[in-house]
Amino acid sequence: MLTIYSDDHHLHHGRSELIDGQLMPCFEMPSRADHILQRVMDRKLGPVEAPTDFGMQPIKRVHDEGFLAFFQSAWQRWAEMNVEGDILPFTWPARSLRKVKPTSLLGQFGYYSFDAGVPITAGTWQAAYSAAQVALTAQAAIQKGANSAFALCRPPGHHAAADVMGGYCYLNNAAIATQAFLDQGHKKVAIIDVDYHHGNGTQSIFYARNDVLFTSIHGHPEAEFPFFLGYDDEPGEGPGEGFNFNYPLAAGSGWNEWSAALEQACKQIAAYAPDVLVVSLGVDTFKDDPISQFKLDSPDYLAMGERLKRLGLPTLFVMEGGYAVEEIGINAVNVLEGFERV
Ligand code: SS9
Ligand code: ZN
Repeated sequence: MLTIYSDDHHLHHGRSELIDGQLMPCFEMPSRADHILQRVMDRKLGPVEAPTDFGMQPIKRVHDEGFLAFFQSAWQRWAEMNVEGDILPFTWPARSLRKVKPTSLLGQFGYYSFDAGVPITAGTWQAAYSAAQVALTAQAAIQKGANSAFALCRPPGHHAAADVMGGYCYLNNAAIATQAFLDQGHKKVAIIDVDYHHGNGTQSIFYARNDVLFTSIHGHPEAEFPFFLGYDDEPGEGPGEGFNFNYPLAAGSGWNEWSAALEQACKQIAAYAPDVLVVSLGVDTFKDDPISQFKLDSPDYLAMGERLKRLGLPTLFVMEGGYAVEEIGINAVNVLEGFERV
């Protein structure tokens, strides 16, 4: 399987996030992608290529212009203020407040985010932009006839909506690739999000559409980030009604529970009969993940890949979460090897 990878992800290294009342080093760190790349090479998964630059146009097909302008210029505005440290948002337009767009940088950051898990550093825009190009380049390989490809994206994307960043995610790589498939002639794309966290950004981007089926298996939002989306009573709206399926699972769920949900999601995908499948590939479902509560073990990821392969669809894998850094390469590449060996 072809892997697309850019070193630009190193340009994004947030300093801290708020955990248990303390600012801690960010779990979403550059070594994550380094370990995955190392495993891809150790296992000789296939060629590793740098992304092609497709420019802003395919990103603008998914993201709001004002949001992109804010994100692209934020660090420059911050530098002009001579402040030490990353930019972190801390005030959001929740109930009782107005959804106005303030003029100040920090006000606008609150307007364009939903949590404080999105530090903007000097290189964040470039890293996120390159991650989107990684996804688009892997998408292009499938468009040209490859049966599968792996977009080794970092930072991840599935929590980012059209005009809102959050949960370590800035640009929605999977959604950008999905839209590119549609713009290049495909009629129906199915997405399965196997990250431990609900893919709220991806769901919201396609919620009112029937040309994208969104399915997600994740920690129950009653107890898990992102808390405010990802319940099982979110069917889609308008023309998109009937094209959104959430499978929230309880903390402690292992492969038995998880694979039963996977069967359900695969049934929905097969019934939809899409042209291509996009997998939002998070491996924070792993038993030793430091921020998650599922109990998948490394061999389970092989079985996950095998089941996805049996859908018989051209498949784009887009890297999302996974914070057990030592094992992230084994677990992510196991999905890809499981997919290839059927
Ligand atoms: C508090 C913990 C927030 C967000 C998890 C995002 C996972 C992305 N800073 N955790 S896959
Ligand atoms: Zn996650």
